[in-house]
Amino acid sequence: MTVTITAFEKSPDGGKGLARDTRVRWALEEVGQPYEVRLVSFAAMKEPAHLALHPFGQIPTFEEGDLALFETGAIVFHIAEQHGGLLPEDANARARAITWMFAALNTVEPPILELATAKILEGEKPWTKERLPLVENRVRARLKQLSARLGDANWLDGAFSAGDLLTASVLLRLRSSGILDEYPNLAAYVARGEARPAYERAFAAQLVINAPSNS
Ligand code: GTB
Repeated sequence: MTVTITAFEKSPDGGKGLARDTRVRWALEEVGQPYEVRLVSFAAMKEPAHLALHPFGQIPTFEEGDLALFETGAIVFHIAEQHGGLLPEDANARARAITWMFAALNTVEPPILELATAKILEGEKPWTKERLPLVENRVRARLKQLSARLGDANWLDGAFSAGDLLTASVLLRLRSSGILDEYPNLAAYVARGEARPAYERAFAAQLVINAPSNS
């Protein structure tokens, strides 16, 4: 059955792979599932047809037959459940990998999003200069804990899993801030993720659409 995902018609990041369709593409590439992409404009995302797929009018969505999903955590989990390669067979190891999926989205990503909001949406506010260091330090506090747990391991819990895919994806958003480089083992962890052929294919696929020369 054909898998179709949605992505920005033109991502605001100009092809850096930071929009959330990249993590879904990456998961699909890891398991060898071909997919099609339907590009949507910001206006189309708020139209009834897209809202029927995604109640919050966002990307990405995932469609396969009569199944339609939204939320990258749920989509990546579904892909990992349907195909081998992203979750361990052993029940306990599988439960721990799923725990890392939740940790990536519920514990690591929120302060990173807060930083993105503070810079992009609130950058011009008079109080941002004072607030930004507080927000950055909340990111640092989370990264320090994650860095301590990762130590010198390649991945968070044994073999690469959907938990690593989501964790590396959320950390990628930090690169331009310089904060990721303050934690060399996390920077190396993200680089290991980016070096995976599946990530390279996912990145290249979104770049074809979003590269500035394509405007
Ligand atoms: N929790 C949802 C999920 O994980 O699926 C969040 C989905 C989401 O935030 N989607 C964003 C969206 O559709 C795109 S990824 N936004 C449009 C809207 O809400 O109207 C967020 C994103 C956007 C742009 C960049 N960038 O340019 O760097 C990075 C990330």
